[in-house]
Amino acid sequence: ELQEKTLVLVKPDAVQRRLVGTVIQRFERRGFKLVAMKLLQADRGLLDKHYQQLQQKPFYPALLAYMTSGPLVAMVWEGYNVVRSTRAMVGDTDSAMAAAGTIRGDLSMHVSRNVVHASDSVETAQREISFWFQRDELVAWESGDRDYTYG
Ligand code: YYY
Ligand code: MG
Repeated sequence: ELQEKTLVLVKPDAVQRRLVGTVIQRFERRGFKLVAMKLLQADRGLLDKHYQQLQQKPFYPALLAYMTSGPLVAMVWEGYNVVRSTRAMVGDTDSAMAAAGTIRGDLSMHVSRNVVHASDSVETAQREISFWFQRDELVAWESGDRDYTYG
Protein backbone atom coordinates (compact mmCIF):
# COMPACT_ATOMS: atom_id res chain seq x y z
CA GLU A 1 0.00 0.00 0.00
CA LEU A 2 1.94 3.00 -1.27
CA GLN A 3 -0.61 5.45 0.12
CA GLU A 4 -0.37 4.35 3.75
CA LYS A 5 -0.23 7.44 5.95
CA THR A 6 0.98 8.26 9.43
CA LEU A 7 0.80 11.22 11.78
CA VAL A 8 4.06 12.68 13.05
CA LEU A 9 4.23 15.46 15.62
CA VAL A 10 7.41 17.44 16.15
CA LYS A 11 6.81 18.16 19.82
CA PRO A 12 7.28 21.53 21.58
CA ASP A 13 10.76 20.62 22.92
CA ALA A 14 11.96 19.99 19.38
CA VAL A 15 10.49 23.27 18.12
CA GLN A 16 12.22 25.16 20.96
CA ARG A 17 15.48 23.32 20.26
CA ARG A 18 15.29 24.19 16.52
CA LEU A 19 15.11 20.54 15.51
CA VAL A 20 12.13 20.83 13.15
CA GLY A 21 14.28 20.77 10.00
CA THR A 22 16.38 17.88 11.27
CA VAL A 23 13.30 15.75 11.95
CA ILE A 24 11.72 16.56 8.58
CA GLN A 25 14.98 15.75 6.85
CA ARG A 26 15.08 12.24 8.34
CA PHE A 27 11.72 11.33 6.82
CA GLU A 28 12.45 13.07 3.52
CA ARG A 29 15.75 11.26 3.11
CA ARG A 30 14.15 7.89 3.80
CA GLY A 31 11.94 8.58 0.79
CA PHE A 32 8.57 9.23 2.37
CA LYS A 33 6.24 11.83 0.90
CA LEU A 34 5.04 14.80 2.93
CA VAL A 35 1.31 15.28 2.33
CA ALA A 36 0.32 17.74 5.10
CA MET A 37 2.09 20.02 7.56
CA LYS A 38 1.27 22.86 9.96
CA LEU A 39 2.64 24.69 13.00
CA LEU A 40 0.08 25.09 15.76
CA GLN A 41 -0.44 25.55 19.45
CA ALA A 42 -2.34 22.45 20.58
CA ASP A 43 -5.11 22.84 23.14
CA ARG A 44 -6.23 20.47 25.84
CA GLY A 45 -9.29 19.21 23.96
CA LEU A 46 -7.21 18.07 21.02
CA LEU A 47 -4.62 16.39 23.24
CA ASP A 48 -7.29 14.63 25.30
CA LYS A 49 -8.48 13.01 22.06
CA HIS A 50 -4.98 12.32 20.79
CA TYR A 51 -3.87 10.72 24.08
CA GLN A 52 -7.26 9.19 24.91
CA GLN A 53 -5.78 5.95 26.27
CA LEU A 54 -3.27 7.76 28.53
CA GLN A 55 -5.63 10.06 30.42
CA GLN A 56 -5.56 7.94 33.58
CA LYS A 57 -1.78 7.62 33.70
CA PRO A 58 0.06 9.41 36.51
CA PHE A 59 2.24 11.26 34.00
CA TYR A 60 -0.71 12.60 31.98
CA PRO A 61 -0.90 16.07 33.64
CA ALA A 62 2.82 16.61 33.00
CA LEU A 63 2.42 15.33 29.44
CA LEU A 64 -0.40 17.82 28.82
CA ALA A 65 1.62 20.70 30.28
CA TYR A 66 4.56 19.80 28.04
CA MET A 67 2.50 19.34 24.90
CA THR A 68 0.73 22.69 25.42
CA SER A 69 3.90 24.58 26.45
CA GLY A 70 4.52 25.95 22.96
CA PRO A 71 3.89 25.33 19.29
CA LEU A 72 4.35 21.95 17.67
CA VAL A 73 4.50 20.84 14.07
CA ALA A 74 1.96 18.31 12.85
CA MET A 75 2.73 16.39 9.67
CA VAL A 76 1.31 13.55 7.63
CA TRP A 77 3.82 11.32 5.84
CA GLU A 78 2.87 8.81 3.16
CA GLY A 79 4.52 5.73 1.69
CA TYR A 80 4.97 1.99 1.74
CA ASN A 81 4.90 0.62 5.32
CA VAL A 82 5.19 4.18 6.62
CA VAL A 83 3.59 3.48 10.03
CA ARG A 84 6.01 0.73 11.02
CA SER A 85 9.03 2.30 9.38
CA THR A 86 8.39 5.61 11.08
CA ARG A 87 8.07 3.96 14.49
CA ALA A 88 11.39 2.23 13.89
CA MET A 89 13.01 5.53 12.89
CA VAL A 90 11.60 7.27 15.98
CA GLY A 91 12.86 4.63 18.42
CA ASP A 92 11.92 3.59 21.95
CA THR A 93 9.40 5.73 23.86
CA ASP A 94 11.98 6.23 26.60
CA SER A 95 14.72 8.31 25.01
CA ALA A 96 17.17 6.99 27.60
CA MET A 97 16.70 3.50 26.11
CA ALA A 98 16.32 4.51 22.47
CA ALA A 99 18.96 3.12 20.12
CA ALA A 100 21.55 5.37 18.56
CA GLY A 101 20.53 6.05 14.99
CA THR A 102 16.90 6.63 15.93
CA ILE A 103 15.48 10.13 16.20
CA ARG A 104 14.91 9.83 19.94
CA GLY A 105 18.22 8.03 20.47
CA ASP A 106 20.14 10.71 18.62
CA LEU A 107 18.32 13.85 19.71
CA SER A 108 16.92 13.34 23.21
CA MET A 109 17.63 11.92 26.67
CA HIS A 110 14.40 11.60 28.68
CA VAL A 111 10.96 10.00 28.16
CA SER A 112 9.19 13.24 29.08
CA ARG A 113 10.95 15.23 26.32
CA ASN A 114 11.15 12.74 23.50
CA VAL A 115 11.02 15.09 20.49
CA VAL A 116 8.46 13.34 18.28
CA HIS A 117 5.21 11.42 18.10
CA ALA A 118 4.43 8.81 15.47
CA SER A 119 1.22 6.77 15.15
CA ASP A 120 1.53 3.17 16.34
CA SER A 121 -0.76 1.38 13.83
CA VAL A 122 -2.55 2.04 10.56
CA GLU A 123 -5.88 2.30 12.40
CA THR A 124 -4.48 4.68 15.01
CA ALA A 125 -2.92 6.75 12.24
CA GLN A 126 -6.24 7.20 10.46
CA ARG A 127 -7.90 8.30 13.68
CA GLU A 128 -5.06 10.62 14.71
CA ILE A 129 -4.85 12.25 11.28
CA SER A 130 -8.56 13.08 11.53
CA PHE A 131 -7.96 14.78 14.91
CA TRP A 132 -5.16 17.01 13.62
CA PHE A 133 -6.14 17.71 10.00
CA GLN A 134 -9.20 18.52 7.95
CA ARG A 135 -9.63 16.23 4.99
CA ASP A 136 -8.87 19.08 2.53
CA GLU A 137 -5.56 19.82 4.26
CA LEU A 138 -4.08 16.60 2.87
CA VAL A 139 -2.44 17.17 -0.51
CA ALA A 140 -2.43 14.40 -3.10
CA TRP A 141 0.61 14.76 -5.35
CA GLU A 142 2.78 12.54 -7.54
CA SER A 143 6.41 12.55 -6.55
CA GLY A 144 8.81 12.69 -9.51
CA ASP A 145 11.23 10.14 -8.05
CA ARG A 146 8.63 7.46 -7.51
CA ASP A 147 10.14 4.95 -9.94
CA TYR A 148 13.52 5.41 -8.27
CA THR A 149 12.12 5.07 -4.74
CA TYR A 150 10.01 1.96 -5.36
CA GLY A 151 10.83 -0.95 -7.62
O1 YYY B 1 3.88 6.10 21.27
P1 YYY B 1 4.96 6.67 22.14
O2 YYY B 1 5.05 8.18 22.07
O3 YYY B 1 6.30 6.04 21.91
O4 YYY B 1 4.61 6.28 23.66
P2 YYY B 1 3.17 6.18 24.41
O5 YYY B 1 3.24 4.98 25.29
O6 YYY B 1 2.06 6.24 23.42
O7 YYY B 1 3.17 7.47 25.35
C1 YYY B 1 2.89 8.74 24.80
C2 YYY B 1 3.84 9.75 25.40
O8 YYY B 1 3.66 9.83 26.80
C3 YYY B 1 5.32 9.42 25.23
O9 YYY B 1 5.83 9.77 23.97
C4 YYY B 1 5.93 10.24 26.33
C5 YYY B 1 4.87 10.24 27.42
N1 YYY B 1 5.24 9.31 28.49
C6 YYY B 1 5.80 9.82 29.65
O10 YYY B 1 5.96 11.05 29.75
N2 YYY B 1 6.16 8.97 30.66
C7 YYY B 1 5.98 7.64 30.54
N3 YYY B 1 6.35 6.85 31.53
C8 YYY B 1 5.41 7.11 29.36
C9 YYY B 1 5.05 7.98 28.34
MG1 MG C 1 1.81 6.19 21.40
